[in-house]
Amino acid sequence: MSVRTPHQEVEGLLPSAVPVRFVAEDGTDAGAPAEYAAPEDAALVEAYRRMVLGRRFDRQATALTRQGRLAVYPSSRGQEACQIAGVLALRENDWLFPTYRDSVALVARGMDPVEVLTLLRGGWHCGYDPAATRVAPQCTPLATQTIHAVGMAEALRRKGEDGVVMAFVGDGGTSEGDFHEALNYAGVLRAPVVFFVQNNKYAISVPLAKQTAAPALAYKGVGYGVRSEQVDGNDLVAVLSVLTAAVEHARSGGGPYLVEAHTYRMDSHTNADDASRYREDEEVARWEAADPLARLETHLRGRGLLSEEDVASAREAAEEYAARLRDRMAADPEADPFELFDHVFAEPTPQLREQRALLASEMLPGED
Ligand SMILES: Cc1ncc(C[n+]2csc(CCOP(=O)(O)OP(=O)(O)O)c2C)c(N)n1
Repeated sequence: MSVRTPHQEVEGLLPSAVPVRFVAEDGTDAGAPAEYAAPEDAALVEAYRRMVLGRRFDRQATALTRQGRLAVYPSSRGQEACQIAGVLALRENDWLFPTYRDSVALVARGMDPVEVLTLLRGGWHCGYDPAATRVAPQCTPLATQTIHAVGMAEALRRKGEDGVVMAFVGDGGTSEGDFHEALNYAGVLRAPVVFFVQNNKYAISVPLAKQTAAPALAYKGVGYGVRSEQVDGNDLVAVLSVLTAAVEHARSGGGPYLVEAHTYRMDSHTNADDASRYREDEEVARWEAADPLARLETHLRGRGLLSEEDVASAREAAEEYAARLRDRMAADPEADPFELFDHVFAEPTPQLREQRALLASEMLPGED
């Protein structure tokens, strides 16, 4: 009798040898890969509109840091194909676990941009209701969200819901112990979770080559029994196709998935960083030529799916959206400094009570 060893099952878990691609950098057809279905034309046009909006939102958020309206902003420019495809691959009852980098994904999911920017504006809470939106707070401690995502996915499964959880994580995040624990736990539980790595080549100033010796980050799933894939992260069509397949695999009980998207962070890590200190201009220019938005636009125009008027109307809608955002962010938020002491402990500690009283004596003299 022949015994089936785990080694014989490796093949079904392995990513493609080269990243999956549908559209070449110049917008022409790259020859659809046989294993993946092309997304519907209407979904691509909708993705284009959301990319135009997302990029304009990103530019506005960066401007708001210069105007002192936002404390910090980690830009998504260059990563819109990833973030918008990630959102479009999910249904409303699916959960998203984003990082600080993924504001464009949240906006693309239809969330209020002012709520999305609350944390980066210096608020003490995430600005939106995670339970109502099914979007976890944007996570700053690297890769911790991947563990929470597995827990949520397992909870949905145990409750008999057919929801899927997608956890976004950066290339740097894949070096964290939490990422590996999450993959291991997801593999064992066969939890309906998709780990989506946006490999933008840098973790602040640390380049990928100093981050890992793995042939591709997608291979990190195989050792945990997690089916894996790698995709051209600047090709919206490819990312949407692969993530849709990964989500449906997880939804239908097939277990977790790891997808690595090869992309690039076009701007500095945040407005507080200067990427020209550790990146060559030539490298940035090379990726500028692979811009995901220009690629999708050329592709859709070439296929007759997008007219001059469609492009103009998408841009106009984005301008209006940005102007509204700027106006709403111009008003100072109402902040009650005493809320700082709420929600820390069920019963405030003596130290917190003391600090609260001190603040009160300074802010409201004569009232205590
Ligand atoms: C546990 C932890 N360690 C260190 C940091 C500091 N830190 C913030 S962002 C960052 C780089 C993360 O890079 P990557 O995961 O590739 O995501 P990207 O910012 O490129 O989207 C680091 C080291 C942190 N936030 N959390």
